[in-house]
Amino acid sequence: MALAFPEAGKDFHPVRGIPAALLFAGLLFSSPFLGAETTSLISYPLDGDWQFRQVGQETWHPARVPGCVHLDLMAAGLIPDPFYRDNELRVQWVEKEAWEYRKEFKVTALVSGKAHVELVAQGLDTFALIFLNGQQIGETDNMFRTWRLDIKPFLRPGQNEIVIRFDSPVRRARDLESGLPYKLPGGSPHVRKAPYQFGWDWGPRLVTSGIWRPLSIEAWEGARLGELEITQEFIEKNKVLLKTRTEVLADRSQELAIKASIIGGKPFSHSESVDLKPGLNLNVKSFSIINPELWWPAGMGPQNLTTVRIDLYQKGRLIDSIVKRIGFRNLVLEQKEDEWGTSFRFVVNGVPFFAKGGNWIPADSFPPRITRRKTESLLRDCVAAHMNMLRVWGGGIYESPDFYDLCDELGLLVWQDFMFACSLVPGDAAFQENVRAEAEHIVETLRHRPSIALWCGNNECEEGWFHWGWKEKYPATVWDDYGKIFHEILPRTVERLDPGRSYWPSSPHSTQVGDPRSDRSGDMHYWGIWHGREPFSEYRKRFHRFFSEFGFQSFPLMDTVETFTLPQDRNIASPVMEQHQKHPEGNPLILLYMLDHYRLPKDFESLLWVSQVLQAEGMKTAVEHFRSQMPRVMGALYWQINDCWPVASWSGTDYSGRWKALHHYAKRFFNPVLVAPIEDEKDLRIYCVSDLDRPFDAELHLGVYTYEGTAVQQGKTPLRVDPRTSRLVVSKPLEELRSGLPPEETYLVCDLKKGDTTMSSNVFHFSPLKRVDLPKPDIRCEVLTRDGRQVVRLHTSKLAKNVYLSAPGIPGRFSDNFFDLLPDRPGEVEFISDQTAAAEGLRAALKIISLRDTY
Ligand code: BMA
Repeated sequence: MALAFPEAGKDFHPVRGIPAALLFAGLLFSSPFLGAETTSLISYPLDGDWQFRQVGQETWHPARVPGCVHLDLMAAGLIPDPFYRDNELRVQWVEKEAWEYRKEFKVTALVSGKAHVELVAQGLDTFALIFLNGQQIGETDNMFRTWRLDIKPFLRPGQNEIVIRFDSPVRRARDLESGLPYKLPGGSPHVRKAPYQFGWDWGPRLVTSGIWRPLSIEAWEGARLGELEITQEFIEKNKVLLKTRTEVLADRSQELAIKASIIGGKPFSHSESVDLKPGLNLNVKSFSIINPELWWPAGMGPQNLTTVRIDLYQKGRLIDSIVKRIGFRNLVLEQKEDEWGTSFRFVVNGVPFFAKGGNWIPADSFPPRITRRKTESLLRDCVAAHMNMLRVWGGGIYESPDFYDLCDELGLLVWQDFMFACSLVPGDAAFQENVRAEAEHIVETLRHRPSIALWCGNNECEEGWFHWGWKEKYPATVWDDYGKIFHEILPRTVERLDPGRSYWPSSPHSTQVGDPRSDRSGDMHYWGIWHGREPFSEYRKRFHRFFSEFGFQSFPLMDTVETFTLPQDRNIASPVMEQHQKHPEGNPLILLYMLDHYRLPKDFESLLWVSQVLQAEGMKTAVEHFRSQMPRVMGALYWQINDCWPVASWSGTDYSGRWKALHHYAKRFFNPVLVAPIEDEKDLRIYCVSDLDRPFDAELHLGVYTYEGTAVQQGKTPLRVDPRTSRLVVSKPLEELRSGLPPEETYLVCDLKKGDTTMSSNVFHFSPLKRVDLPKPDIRCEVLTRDGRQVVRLHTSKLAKNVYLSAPGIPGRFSDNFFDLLPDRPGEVEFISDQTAAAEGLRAALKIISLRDTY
């Protein structure tokens, strides 16, 4: 448990902000070794092996940092896995206890002898007392802040001991609440801790504690770098004024050199000597960049990234560095008067675009175990489904550097909420000060990133005030307290520290005072479907300017359900399945809607499966309508992308990372080119929607068929598809399209073709499928190996609805699933796997079903 600091001359000097891979590859610079007289900043991690125990008990157990108490208790065999069966109930005691973490480490005189030695804690969850060698050195009360503590007076050369004691967050919350004459809504309104851990309508209650982000010691003397602000101003179309504002902390008057380098594109650097005064110094540099290589969101162009690096030199010797990666892009949230009210659309590099994506929640109830690999796989799945924007929802966490690095690299814009959700806030000065410090830290940490599109105050706090009865229930001073945080502290922080980005007070919010649900301006959470029990067709009557939430639940598929159940649990009303359904009316609502659309599934597994198709069809109805209404509607972010544990929820990918039907559908309904047949009372309106930046000539092919396979009518229309538009191409009475046949006997196929290439296809049913006597499809398949890839070729002579392929026991997934296979139109699906699956193995394991097999 002891950790030695590097001896002089034996280790690298870690440079803040540089990915380790670059450092060691020596791409940026070769780091100086620590010499005996070094004045370089030394940063040394205190992560890794620690010990922990319950306060009041003797025995210490091994712990990992970063981590949290539930993960450590699980690793020590002291609690069962809370995700398994109904174990969540058995671990509730953990939140009521206090926990202590400790580590012994050795420092050399090189470290302890520096003029300044600081402990830098990037995440302590939440109420912590920090002791060094038995003396208290700090106290914390916000898991989202970084704490920098002076430990110089307490550190000894040689052996040291750090102890961090976490008080029970729920006990502290209760103490804080008792100071108010009323109880504020929300699980944890007084505590600056991830709200979802207190339980959500898709999340377990697992209120954890611990050192959840890295912890290190920084030792320096003379000077070190502080914050670096990088701003970019597009002064002309192809000219950017880039400014760096670097904070330098000095402990005495001195002359140092600062070098600013721009790496990537056309490399450039500039050095100058600066006279520092004791305290905080600001160094400002400006660069004119002509014809910068622009950064674009996914689907609109490349994600060009540029590295900005600041080096601080003392007499020619590098003593500190900061590296940040930026992208040149001009992004604005445009709100202009128009015929429907006030627009709400994002414009990047002069190009307005439709925001396509979803809401992101933390990918685990225990964030320290979210790996970069998991984050990357989820984010790549979003890009694969043609998304360009995610909303980091205010009930979770400010995500990890990995998350934002990947969003920068993949072109996923981030609508960033501050962490407040479905709650109100206390009005005391200490709380407000805590929030101000948190916001400053978060804005300073993220503002250089091209992916950050918008700062948003909170999730649904304003909605709750005006629409959930809070306005009537609470004194008006509570709304003043709200205003202090969301209309003063947060917007002022953004304006001061990140003036180039917009701030939006709440999601949803509108410019109509007191009406966050306005359809004339702002964003909207449309929950008439699901919470309001309206039919899916109601989506088509909504014309809000930007839909930042709407959603529908489904169950995970059987493979995921098997990870947390025993065979006897596999009934949606069993105690274990109900433990993994957090919405009080979730199961009845799924069944209610299911029986509007589908026949009652024959067994548990079919029920899970049909719930996913139902959810996907609901979201398809919504998004196809929203996109057809471009430019009136300019965004569709569905609720929700992912899960934090295995559960019935609104997610499109489940906790195991498996794509539900929704994610496959999203890939189709967010496709840059979309043909959308939309029912409008007695008519069918067919829209062609394009997000492409060039026009193209196409043909719209329409065919009406009976389910038995007879063509009723076929035709085609030439058309020009203009860039970034939605165009109504066909509007015809439904009756006429069916040639008078009953709705349950026919369906329509739309294909938008450019030459021989099908740009988008869609199938429209004239009747709910429960009324249709779907024929049994005769799906034939062949497994081929093509260029080392496994491809399944499929054929049917009768419509096969929602064809689903699986290969139990073979790791991997199919490139498409839950798709319609049309008669005599062979389809191909690839099997994607890290391992090379033998064609015979795949053939033997392959299972193919369709909707017709579920009843
Ligand atoms: C939205 C979210 C969450 C919630 C979801 C489903 O409004 O902001 O609070 O999980 O609804 O009810």
